[in-house]
Amino acid sequence: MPAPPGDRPRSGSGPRKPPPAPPDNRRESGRGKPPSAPPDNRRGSGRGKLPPARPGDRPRSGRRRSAFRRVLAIPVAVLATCGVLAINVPTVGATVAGWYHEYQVTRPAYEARYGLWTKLDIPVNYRVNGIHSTLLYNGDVLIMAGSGNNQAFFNARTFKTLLLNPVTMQMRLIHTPWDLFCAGHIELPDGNILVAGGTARYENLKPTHAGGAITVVNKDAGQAWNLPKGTIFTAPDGAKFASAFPLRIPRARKVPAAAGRNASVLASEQNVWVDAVRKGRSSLQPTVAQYQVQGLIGPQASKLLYGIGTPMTLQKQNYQGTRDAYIFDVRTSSFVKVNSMNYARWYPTLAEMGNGMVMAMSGLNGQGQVTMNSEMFSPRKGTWTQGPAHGFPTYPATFLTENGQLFFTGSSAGYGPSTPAWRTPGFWNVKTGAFRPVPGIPDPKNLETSASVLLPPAQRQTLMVMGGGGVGQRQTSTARTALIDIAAPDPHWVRGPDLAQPTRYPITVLLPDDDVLVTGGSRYYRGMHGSDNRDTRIYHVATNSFTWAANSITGRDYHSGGLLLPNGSVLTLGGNPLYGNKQDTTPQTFNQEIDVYFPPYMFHGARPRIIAAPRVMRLRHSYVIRVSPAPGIRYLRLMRPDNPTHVTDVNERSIAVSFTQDGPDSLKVTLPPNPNLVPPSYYMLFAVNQRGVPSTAYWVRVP
Ligand SMILES: [Cu+2]
Repeated sequence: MPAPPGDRPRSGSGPRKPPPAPPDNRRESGRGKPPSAPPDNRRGSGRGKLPPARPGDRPRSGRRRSAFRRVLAIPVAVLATCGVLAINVPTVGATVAGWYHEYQVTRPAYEARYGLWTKLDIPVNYRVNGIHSTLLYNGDVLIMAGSGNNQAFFNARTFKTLLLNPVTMQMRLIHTPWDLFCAGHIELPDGNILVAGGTARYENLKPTHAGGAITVVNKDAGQAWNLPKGTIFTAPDGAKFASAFPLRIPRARKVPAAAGRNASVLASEQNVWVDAVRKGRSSLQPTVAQYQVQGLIGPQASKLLYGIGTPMTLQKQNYQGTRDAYIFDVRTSSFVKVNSMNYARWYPTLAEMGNGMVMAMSGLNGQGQVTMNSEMFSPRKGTWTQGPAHGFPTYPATFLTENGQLFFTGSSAGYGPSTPAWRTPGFWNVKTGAFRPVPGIPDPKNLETSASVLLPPAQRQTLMVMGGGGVGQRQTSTARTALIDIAAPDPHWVRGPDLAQPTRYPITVLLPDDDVLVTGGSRYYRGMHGSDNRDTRIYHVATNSFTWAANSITGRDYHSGGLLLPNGSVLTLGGNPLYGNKQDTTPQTFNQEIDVYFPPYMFHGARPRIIAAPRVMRLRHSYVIRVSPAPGIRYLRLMRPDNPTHVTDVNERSIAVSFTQDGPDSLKVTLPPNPNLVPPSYYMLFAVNQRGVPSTAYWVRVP
């Protein structure tokens, strides 16, 4: 059973209670600098020059909190989370409102400056590996793990998904019919979630059986073939190989005669992975060769259907992707199968275009190779159509530009050749396939596992890249940030303020006040050498600078993410270090804890409220919305629900909505005209006042 909201402990209680800091040291404890220090002069780096306080603690520790505050803290966190909900539950609302008042008059200045981290209480049975997550338009967070980077789960077909409401703390496990681990996912215009690809096979570092890819060729225009898993392919030397997956090969296509050309048959081809039936080196095949398909009848059959095999080796075998695609239906809380992709994908990026189509790019295919083929999903028709080919590393950060192209920032996660042709940022025209490189980003060799965001508001058309490291498991990483105005006539990269330390996998979340929360990550590949950091900073677009926020409670690296919640807080989850200790000697433990961060603006007094607005708003149309108090509103933002995985969330955006005063408590708002700026989706509408305090979100659908 889910815990009732009031039972949720704050950080500082429970198993991860930090050791108490010396009483007089509260504000300086941990790695945060004293409040008065200049922004870039933080004391203590965690590497031997710390003040007396404990490294890594949250700036606030439990001991100084009085019993009074302890009691108050719980309902306050709940109220802050509940927002509107409390109004719908009169008895709870009245009680909590009382406490909230008490809290407001006793709150320390600390939260107002640095914000506050809390930990959600997730019962053991509901803990999942937070690798993929997405905020639904009903306020739930869908947390998808699949096999969760655990081969035993994969072998047992134990695939996990958790549906969590971080306000009510209601939660339920969702039946997951395939291994969506390392798929791509995106919110469709109707609010349902498309999840495409996933894991067909785990990597095999030391195979016992030779293996490789076979292209099965069908020259028969009269017959398609269904070859079940385990179909035997025989090499010229008699060695036998079994297919790892079922395969359907369409019939060949007849090409009619035309002027100067005879009629011909265009063979169809499909690739499949095969493993040697016999163990060891005796099955190795050093060259490309033709394979016979076992079980064909008739002398001509082997000329019409055969395999062309790559060399069969005992080398490391990569993860292999699946073609499966499902839609998570928000109303029924279940996965529904849709048409499979044309290409298997593991680590693909899904990006929404201005017309609501979804572009799927990159990913490892069914043979563990990075695919250059893209394809486009039509939410209306449920079909996939071939797109242009371009070589991107896996999980490429490709952002929709206002003119309908995709801009690749160079951020990626996982796999792909390290050649500049695959890694250089640039504009990709998805209609023509033309790629226009925009080189010059500082530190171009450290882009893998960096984070990219479209800075708020989207109208600025400015992208920011933060941190990252060398390709693969290289020890290098960077604190560099870089910005680019992609609407400029001649876009060029500009260096931004550095992060506190070199960081892979930083979690970045756009906030409604046009700031960006940046938290966590690790210096080395997957947190090696105990390098997770809990740095939390807020990037201010207006001043192009970072300020410190309270250190996070939990270190998070690979397979982590963060989402803005409708009440303005931020949920963080995941973390998949390679090792469980600093010495890199004990095996990994996946971090299944979920934290919620309350940014400083939640402690800056009364929040504006959006009282009423249309639930559907169209581009270039105007609407009257009721806001209290309307005269104090500085700006309105439409924010697309976050959908992070593997440091990648290319659909995250915050769009400015222009408005004029229309009476004492109403505003006349006008949506921008460009669908490439506001792709069809559910959005959270926030009203932000002069002090930078946002309302809670009002859900709006832009068709
Ligand atoms: Cu992964």
